[in-house]
Amino acid sequence: MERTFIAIKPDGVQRNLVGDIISRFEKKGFTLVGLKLLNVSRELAEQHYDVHKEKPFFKGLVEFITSGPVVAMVWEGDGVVASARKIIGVTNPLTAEPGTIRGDFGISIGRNIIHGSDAVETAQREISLWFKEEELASWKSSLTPWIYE
Ligand code: DAT
Ligand code: MG
Repeated sequence: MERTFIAIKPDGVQRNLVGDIISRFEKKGFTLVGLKLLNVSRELAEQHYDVHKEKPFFKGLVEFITSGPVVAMVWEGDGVVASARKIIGVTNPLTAEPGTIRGDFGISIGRNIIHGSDAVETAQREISLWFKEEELASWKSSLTPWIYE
């Protein structure tokens, strides 16, 4: 079963959006298999955003993601990587569609509330970076036959 890595950034936590965000993924039908609130170390932040290390916004991005607690999650389901990106919306909240998390709650690109893996391989890398195997719970929801045909 496909899995993706989702992180509610410090702005999402500070703005009390944790419940609403988790609820959107739950209501869609995806299964929560990992969840923790943590203060992100500079080392983890730099590894997570390694692909952006040459970008002008890298330093600010690392400062921001380490500035307060983050809610790290792993969600599971058919097509969850691409679907979660749609639920989240495009990178810039100002242009993100209403109905998406970024479109509903954000304005600035540097305060875009949430991270979601951009591909299945990226998801695998990010899940193993943020979670130990024993921190992930494999389980099957009793609603599965009501969600999947
Ligand atoms: P996404 O988070 O949608 O995958 P990304 O991987 O291109 O976007 O960039 C990672 C994060 O970096 C993004 O969520 C916010 C920040 N960022 C991206 N482009 C930026 C820019 N032009 N100015 C400031 N921050 C930016
Ligand atoms: Mg990205």
